Amino acid sequence: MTIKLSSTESVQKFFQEASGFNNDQGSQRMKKLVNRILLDTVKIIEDLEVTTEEFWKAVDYLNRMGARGEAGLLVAGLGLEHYLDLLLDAQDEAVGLSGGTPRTIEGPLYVAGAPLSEGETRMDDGTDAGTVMFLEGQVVDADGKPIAGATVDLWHANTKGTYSYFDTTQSDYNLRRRILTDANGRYRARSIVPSGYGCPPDGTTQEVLNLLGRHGNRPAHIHFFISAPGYRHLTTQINLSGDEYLWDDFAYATRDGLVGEVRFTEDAAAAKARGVDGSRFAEIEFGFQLQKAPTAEQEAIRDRVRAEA
Ligand code: MBD
Ligand code: FE
Repeated sequence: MTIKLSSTESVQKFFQEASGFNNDQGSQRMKKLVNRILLDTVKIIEDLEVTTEEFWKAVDYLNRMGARGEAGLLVAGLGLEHYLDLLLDAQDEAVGLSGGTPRTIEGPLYVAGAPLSEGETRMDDGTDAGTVMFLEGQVVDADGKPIAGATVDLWHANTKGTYSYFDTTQSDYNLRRRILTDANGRYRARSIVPSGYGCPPDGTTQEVLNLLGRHGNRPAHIHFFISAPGYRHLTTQINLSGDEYLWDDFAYATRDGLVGEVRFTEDAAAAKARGVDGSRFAEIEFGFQLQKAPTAEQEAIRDRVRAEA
């Protein structure tokens, strides 16, 4: 027999008390959010007949997830971070903001404060024997005019699919750079072709994915924050063509318009001319189009707690 208590006056009153409604301290916003979360939680318990064993399993899960720092990974894997993009897209559409390179999720692995250079950079520390990748492109406005002095803040994984800082075996800021676009709005980077990311197999995110019958893999990709005075901040990625997970991304970040075509060359003379040992290298050309910022606050990145090395 299913018993429903949550709609009774006494339980409603009880959770109002638990949410601080009976005092005038604290935050009104927090009280409202917590009260809704509590009432929706007990409604789930009642509607789905959640057992006490399941409840305490969930509490234990939260402890273990937090201890591993995997909350950001879980919200990506459950599609909630992608949902926020869908919501922002719909909000933009409702006010007539359109055009430019699509946004897609930041993910949990950004580190602020990467080395800054003008026009071009090398991103890898030379210790990973991956295929050399030459990545370049132009940042333009809505009319296709180059934006000089835009900040291209980019980061990607190594050939094992892991990111510096989180993977402490890599050097500081390996595969993380900021580049200011040149007078033609162009940026150029020499790096190595990244591999796709896979959730830690022993982690709490993969634990949930297994129970959902899902994998925890992302295609090879490169993350970008693009910003410039007068333009809307853009958070996006390019996901690399040819990857088996390109359209089967556990974090749902691949979008139309965000697929980067990788061209591989096998040519010893061409490699030598570009300063590459051996004969094989890869090239990706990818440009970004920014929207004009309707307000100054739209130029800035949205707040989120981020690592800083
Ligand atoms: C990543 O590299 C990533 O980009 C996302 C969204 C989630 C996990 C790892
Ligand atoms: Fe990533």
